[in-house]
Amino acid sequence: MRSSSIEPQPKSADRSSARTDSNLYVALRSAFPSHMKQCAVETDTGLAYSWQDLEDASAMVANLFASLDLEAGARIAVQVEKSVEALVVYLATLRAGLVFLPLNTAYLKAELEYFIADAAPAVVVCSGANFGWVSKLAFASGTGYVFTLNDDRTGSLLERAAQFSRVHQPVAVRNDDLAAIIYTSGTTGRSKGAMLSHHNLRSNAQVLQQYWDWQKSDVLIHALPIFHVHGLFVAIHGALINGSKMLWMNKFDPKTVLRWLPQATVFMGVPTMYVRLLAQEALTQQSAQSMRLFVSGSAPLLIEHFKAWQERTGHTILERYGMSETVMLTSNPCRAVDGVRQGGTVGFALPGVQVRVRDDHGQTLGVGEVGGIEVKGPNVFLGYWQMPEKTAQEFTSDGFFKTGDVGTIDAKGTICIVGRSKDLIISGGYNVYPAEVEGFINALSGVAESAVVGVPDADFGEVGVAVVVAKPGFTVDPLHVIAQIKSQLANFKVPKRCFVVDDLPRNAMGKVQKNSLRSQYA
Ligand code: MCA
Ligand code: AMP
Repeated sequence: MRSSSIEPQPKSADRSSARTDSNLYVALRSAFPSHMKQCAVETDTGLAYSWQDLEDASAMVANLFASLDLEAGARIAVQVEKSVEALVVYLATLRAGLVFLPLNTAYLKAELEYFIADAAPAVVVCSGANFGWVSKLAFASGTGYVFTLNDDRTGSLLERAAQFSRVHQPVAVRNDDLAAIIYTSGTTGRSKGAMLSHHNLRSNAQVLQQYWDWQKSDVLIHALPIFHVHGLFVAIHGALINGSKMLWMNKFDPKTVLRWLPQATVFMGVPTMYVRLLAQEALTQQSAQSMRLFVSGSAPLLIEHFKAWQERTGHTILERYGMSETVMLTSNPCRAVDGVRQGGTVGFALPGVQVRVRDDHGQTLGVGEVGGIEVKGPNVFLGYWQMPEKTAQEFTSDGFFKTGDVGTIDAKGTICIVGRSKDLIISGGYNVYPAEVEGFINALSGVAESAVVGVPDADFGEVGVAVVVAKPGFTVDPLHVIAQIKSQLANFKVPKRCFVVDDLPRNAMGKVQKNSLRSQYA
């Protein structure tokens, strides 16, 4: 049953179907090599972590969490710079049967205030630099504990965890118990927490392990942020559930990726990363010789970049399609036996996942017909955190989730995304909902109304542009608008340009014609 009313389970709740091996950490841990002293993660700062280090450190943090006597289902909200220790906090949260709530480090006060009030985390982990304002917000919302964690391995979380045992038995969970809540921006400007269970994440990781033909000898270059699905689940689970080593950089840097290519076999990135790698002369067939697989996703990979990559490296990028609500739902094939990778498509529905295309009246469409993409399967989330009505609206009566993406399916089952019915801008792999940004612009003094649209960008694929109308008698300075938004919203949401106009174009119904703005400001 899909419901968004999953509340923290009282300790007395019936847990008779809970099993240790339903805990995602157990599935990941069972793939760790028998030589636990082998290197699991090597960082670009010269650190090396063994599999034993991951096991011990996550046990210690899990024991610290256990000592806090939290309710089952309690949320651990984490807004820290990427580090292996941040990964350890994720693993510890799984082991402890608690719910991981990662937050983009770009989020500022207004954004964090909303997430903390909405998710009511029992524990917040933030950087030492942000402790002052974050702890104030968190304690005011009823959070019990605020710890700090910095990317140089300092902070109160590790200091406290150091006092705990390295032995920890993963908590028994039910398949549908929550493992994580991933906030995804809302069409109305209100972010929604997608509730993902241990089963959602485990089944998706296992399917990708097979479909992408992971080998124990694989070495993954991990260059993505770890507060979203791509870096946290697809990349990390892929390596861990296979016992494969990761080469880890806290911030994407094309030169470091190139330096590492000869030691690696798998790379995952958003299209912007491929564009920036293509700009490096050192990217050649020879530099990519040891590589087995390049995966792209989170945003459309332009066919020109797909082809340029083939020409430069001799490798065909595998493009796949995912969402916070569904983890990965489709993928181009990896093995020849599963078919051929086709640029400009997102491949086939993954094994065990059903994908269909329907029109606005709920009619399933035929080969090549354009309609709304819907998905059903073990990967599909449980619902939106505390939004039962919104959850119900997003599912069809026969249990398919409406993705909001628009696409086609050909006779072989190849899926193409051709657009979106949701008003969304995807910039460098991050999602920006115009309504949220417009809300902040409209609240500025002298602004009558605004429209934010996405326009093509060579680096980020798409970037936001704001078109603003001033109130009668007021003058609005575009640079002031941008500066104001920058001080209030995460940097990737800030429109790159702002234009002040007399009127916004509207259709007969009075609705702003965003298509016309898109072509005008392209
Ligand atoms: C940074 N800026 C951006 C972005 N990133 N603006 C728009 N879109 C962005 N994505 C801002 C910076 O704050 C800065 O502004 C200016 O643009 C230049 O930044 P730059 O230094 O060039 O950026 P960067 O720090 O190198 O970051 C670029 C990046 C990063 C590495 C491509 O955006 C990134 O890691 N993207 C990956 C996102 C991701 O993991 N998405 C997966 C979501 P200023 O100069 O004013 O400060 S999961 C998902 O989508 C689904 C489930 C799926 O299918 O995977
Ligand atoms: P998120 O909010 O991070 O869950 O973003 C999910 C959205 O990213 C999807 O609904 C798609 O619109 C988009 N997306 C993910 N992968 C791809 C892809 N390979 N091509 C085009 N769009 C994609």
